[in-house]
Amino acid sequence: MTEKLAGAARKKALGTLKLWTKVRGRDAIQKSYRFKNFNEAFAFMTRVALVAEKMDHHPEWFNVYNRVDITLSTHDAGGLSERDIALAKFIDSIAGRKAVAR
Ligand code: H2B
Repeated sequence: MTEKLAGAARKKALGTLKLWTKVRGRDAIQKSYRFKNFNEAFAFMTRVALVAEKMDHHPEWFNVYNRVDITLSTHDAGGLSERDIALAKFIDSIAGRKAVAR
């Protein structure tokens, strides 16, 4: 069972992420990406999906045209865990500079 991140470890882990923001009212983080078009957005989602399935850790996400909004939280733990940090890092590593803060 994955444990919720807390205290100093949580602060440290979140400090390593860029432009991921806390979701209001729940223990989750979110980030929004913009791509050139739907093709690029969906190619990105496909790459994330394959790794998410391997990790057995899945994003909550919304896509319309070139926009992909992602929310990460560990449902089994009821909040943020190291798994979310790891998935966020992988997502950032393939997204390039397409992230848009909101
Ligand atoms: N994804 C996320 N984001 N949180 C989880 O707790 C989770 C998951 N649990 N993917 C996994 C699947 C679990 O339900 C399966 C049975 O391993």
